[in-house]
Amino acid sequence: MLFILLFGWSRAGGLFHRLSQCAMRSLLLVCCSPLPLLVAAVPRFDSTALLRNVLVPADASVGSIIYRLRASDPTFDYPLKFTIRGEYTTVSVETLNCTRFNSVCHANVIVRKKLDPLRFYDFTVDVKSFNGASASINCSFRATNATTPWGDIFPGAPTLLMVSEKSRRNTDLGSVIARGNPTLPDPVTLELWGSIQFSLHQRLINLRDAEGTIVLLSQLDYEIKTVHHLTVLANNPYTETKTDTRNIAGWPLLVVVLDEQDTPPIFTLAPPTTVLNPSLKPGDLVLQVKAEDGDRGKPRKIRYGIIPDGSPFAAFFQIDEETGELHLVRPLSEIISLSHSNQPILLTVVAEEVREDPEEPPAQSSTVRLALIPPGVTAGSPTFGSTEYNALLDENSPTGRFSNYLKLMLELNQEMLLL
Ligand SMILES: [Ca+2]
Ligand SMILES: [Ca+2]
Repeated sequence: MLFILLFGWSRAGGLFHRLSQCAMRSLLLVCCSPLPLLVAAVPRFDSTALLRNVLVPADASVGSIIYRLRASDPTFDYPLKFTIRGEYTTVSVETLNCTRFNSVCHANVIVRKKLDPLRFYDFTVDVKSFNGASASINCSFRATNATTPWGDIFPGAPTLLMVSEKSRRNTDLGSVIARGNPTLPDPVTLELWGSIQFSLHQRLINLRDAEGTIVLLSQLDYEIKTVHHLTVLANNPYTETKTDTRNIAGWPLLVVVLDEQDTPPIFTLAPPTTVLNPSLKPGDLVLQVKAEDGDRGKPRKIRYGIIPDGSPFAAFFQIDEETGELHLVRPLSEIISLSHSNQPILLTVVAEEVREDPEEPPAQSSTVRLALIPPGVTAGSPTFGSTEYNALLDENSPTGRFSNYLKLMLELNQEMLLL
């Protein structure tokens, strides 16, 4: 009564209008204690989902959800958190996402061990509000010898959906029908869990049963994930009430992503620098590159080539288009005489896909730059890029100016070598 009075007063714009929700709670606790209203200031379990004397078929698989608990808080002290008391190991309790804006919070009870038929299971669940007020409930269920009639709960439901990675947002991937419980007043309601890339649109197909359509929310990528594990949860599902009084049932769904040709080749072997052995002769193997199609579902064959790139050195090498082996084709002495200042030789190698299906998208390619270091040049060591350096120095230049110029040339030369 006092609560109603205070609440009404605050709405009317009186003194309490400026009180925060938190202050109101404190006031309630102070003013109302030890009135029975204080009891209402702790969270309350939903009386329609108390998990007492529930029957659960013993074929409930480990990891499956057997019950949905609900609780609310009369002082709106959300979020609420559910925990199982003690070291209970047969089931666990998982609080679902709950924020301070919720008006009810939920938790799943999940089987963690194989159930023994005809055994009773007893445990306690606590629920605590944001500021620590808590309530508990003694839970019990009995495992029965029954077999879950999945075909009656989810008639004709698919276990596997296949979707191309080309499929666009809002594509319907398939649907699941769930039957409601004839002993309950409410129809079945569906939820989809497992990935934020999918959603579920549901509609009632009669007073009790519902159809849920799985809809793609964002384009899939085979190269990132090939299979998505989803679960359709049915609240208030059909059960054979003599042996099963669970208030939730889950249907697992696998979404298999079909690969499309949308990724170029990727080099898996491409040594960035190779020192040319002075004993190399025409025909000798210099190095090998390897590339694979980035599309792993149905990869295309790869062919290798050297891109001339305007480099005079491209003609000194040959690459086996199938194996990626790079061979020397002209004497090493010609390379040395042609190379300026013993700089590394840069070669661009391409890996191209082979398209064999007229229906498929065009072939893609990737390139890699390889540095070949002629004999006598050590990667990373400074060398002079010219036989002589000239600089003009003003008369009476400060000490150190010329040596700085030389240092700069050496540094520049080193950077060129590393490039
Ligand atoms: Ca490809
Ligand atoms: Ca692909």
